[in-house]
Amino acid sequence: RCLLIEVDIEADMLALSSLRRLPNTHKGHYGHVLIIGGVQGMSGACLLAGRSALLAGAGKVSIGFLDAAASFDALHPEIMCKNIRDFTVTNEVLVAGPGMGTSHEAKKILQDMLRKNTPIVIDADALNLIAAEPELQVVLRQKTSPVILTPHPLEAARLLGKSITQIQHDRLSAAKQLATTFNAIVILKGAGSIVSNPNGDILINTTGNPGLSTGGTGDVLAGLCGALLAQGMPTIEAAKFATWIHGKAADELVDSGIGPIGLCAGELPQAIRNILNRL
Ligand code: NPW
Ligand code: AMP
Ligand code: MG
Repeated sequence: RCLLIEVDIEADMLALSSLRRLPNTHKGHYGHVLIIGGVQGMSGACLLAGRSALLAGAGKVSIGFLDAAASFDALHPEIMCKNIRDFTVTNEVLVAGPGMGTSHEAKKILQDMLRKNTPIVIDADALNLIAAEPELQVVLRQKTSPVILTPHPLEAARLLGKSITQIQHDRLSAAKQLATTFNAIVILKGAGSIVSNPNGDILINTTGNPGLSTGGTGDVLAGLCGALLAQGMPTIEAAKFATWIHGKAADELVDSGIGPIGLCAGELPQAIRNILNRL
């Protein structure tokens, strides 16, 4: 089955109900997202993912940096920033990969995280590590907790041992192959992002524009996926809504004169928050 992602409030009421804020609740009900990545020079990727998770409604957000970085986020001091080695992971939703690098140390940390029985969004360098390390592929395939992979075409090419041209020539098949090979929900990014599950169901996104063709927008998507999972949305719905809302946020920014030229990834989280509060 191949469908377009058109969010319809009535038809999607059930999935969206997981985002409803009920009166007698507290932050613990809205989940804890832990972003893992950020080597020297790429801390910004984690900040973008963390801010996105925060403004998309996660009850708590932490960043576990691989290298020493600022001890807090001056724009969002709500986010808890530590070295990843100082974290004890319990029931957090993990977002691994933004600015993570592909060192041996990064591989070890990712391997530990993949072995936890928690939901995980795998992006950027975490995907590159999995592509390069058969050991990690085995751990990934064995996971029983929810997994969302968010490759762009080059990351998808690395995962499947193909070229970008081959991926882009048949994006539907590439997305399906990734989902079946890695037993995960996949968002194959790029104009008309494709969401696939291992059963071969395919969704094609209808939102987004080339304003998103700028550094850090993928990191924002990864944080958004984490926040929707943390709030209890089922995995396939979280992948679908995150993809649609991320593109819609960019469309609304362009409509208000912010972009496409010069749209910044850091401007997306507020637009995402606006959309979530209207849905
Ligand atoms: P080309 O140029 O066409 O051959 P990389 P990255 C391709 C972090 N970041 N359609 C394209 O290849 C990330 O989190 C940190 C077709 C492009 O040049 C990662 O950890 C930031 N092709 C790390 O940097 C902000 C497409 O892929 C190449 C495509 C490296 O991630 C930036 C880039 O892929 C960044 O997020 C498309 N739609 N999209 C920070 N502020 O700290 C991509 N490609 O070499 O894996 O590099 O994606 O920048
Ligand atoms: P990344 O390359 O990981 O930073 O991710 C880029 C994000 O921007 C993905 O969500 C892409 O789908 C989106 N994106 C990039 N270029 C376009 C485009 N021309 N049209 C729509 N979405 C795009
Ligand atoms: Mg990226």
